[in-house]
Formats: sequence, structure tokens, C-alpha cells
Amino acid sequence: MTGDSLRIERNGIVVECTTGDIAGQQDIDAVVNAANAQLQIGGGVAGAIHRAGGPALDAECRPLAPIKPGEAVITGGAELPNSYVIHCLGPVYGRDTPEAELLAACYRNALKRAEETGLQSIAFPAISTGAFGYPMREAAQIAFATIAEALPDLSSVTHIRFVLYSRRDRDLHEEVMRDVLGDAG
Ligand code: AR6
Repeated sequence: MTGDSLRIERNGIVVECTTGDIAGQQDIDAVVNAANAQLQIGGGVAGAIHRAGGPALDAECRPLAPIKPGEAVITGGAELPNSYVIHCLGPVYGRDTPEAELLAACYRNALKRAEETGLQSIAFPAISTGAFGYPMREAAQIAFATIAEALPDLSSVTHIRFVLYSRRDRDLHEEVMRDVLGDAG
């Protein structure tokens, strides 16, 4: 994987931040796609995931589209190293409102899909913080607050990873994660 990462354990669940490519998470059951409504290939995360997943991923997505902001749907991983992909449509900042609720719904619904499927591990990108323009710090606060709220109800998921694209984004996420989840490992 991608070298050092900050890991915090809560309720027997490991939450960690790392840098890397969301399409290269070999040891994870499901990666989350920062999707578009049509669940098609796009830029950023949706480009990396669909390029790695190949035509079989595209074919599995078609009947499930379109989805609405805040929703999450699950498919197989096709040619990705993961058994599953959970596709979330994040809010476009300044257009899809209330943004904070819709972004929180992405994280909540993604965890719901993972639990329903009995998955142990899930990796998230920073949904909405690229093309959709959500300020990174606000988005990180929502992401970790939503996860903190969900932790006591998780029964199959034991490992949640945030995969950030740059060291700077990861530093910011680690800072927010410490604030929200506390420091002790
Ligand atoms: N691995 C991990 N993180 C990444 C990667 C990667 N391979 N590539 C980019 N990021 P975005 P959104 C970071 O734009 O804002 C698409 O075109 C990136 O730096 O992928 O939810 C879709 O088709 C940023 O911090 O997702 C949609 O139309 C974060 O991942 C739209 O963009 C999210 O960036 C979705 O926009």
C-alpha cells in the first residue's frame, strides 16, 4: 500500500488516512466512487475507478443509473482489485442543497451498503472535493462526524480508510480526524 498512515481505533474499528490512488487499494473489500449521476466514467476518482474496472463495471452500472445526490449504490468490482464498488453521488457545492446533509448521506449510505453486504473494509475518497467544489476542510469535518456517528452501529465493517490524493489533503484529513475521533490509537 502507501506507506505510513494515521490509524485510530474506536469501537474495535480502525479508521485511517493515507495517500494514494483509490483504484489501487488491494487489501480493501469495497472502494467508494465519487460518481456522476449517470454512473459513467468521468474525471478524478470516477476516471480512475472506471479505467481500472473496465467495461464490465460500466455494464453493471448502467441499469442502476441515474442516482441522486446523497445516494449510494453497490456493484461488483469488475477488474478492480476489490470485490465491490460503492458509487456515491456527492453534492455539487453551491448547487445541491443542503450540501452538508447530502454529503453526510453519502457516507452514511455507503456504510449502509457495506453493512448490508457484510463487508469488513471500505475505502473512501474525499467525495465532492474535486470537480464538485466542496471546500476540503468542511467536507472532511462532515465525513468524520458522520463516521463517528455511525461507528457504534457497525457490525461487519472493521476497517475504514480515507485515500487522499496529496500529502496536503491527507494532513488536513488527519488533523480533522484527530479533532473528531480523538487522538488515542
Ligand atoms: N484517488 C484518490 N483520490 C483522487 C483520485 C484518485 N485516483 N483522483 C482524484 N482524487 P473528484 P467529486 C481526489 O473530482 O468532486 C467526476 O468527473 C481529488 O483530488 O473525483 O465528487 C465525476 O464524473 C478530490 O480531492 O470527485 C463527477 O462528475 C477528490 O478525489 C465529478 O467528477 C474528489 O474529486 C465528481 O466530483
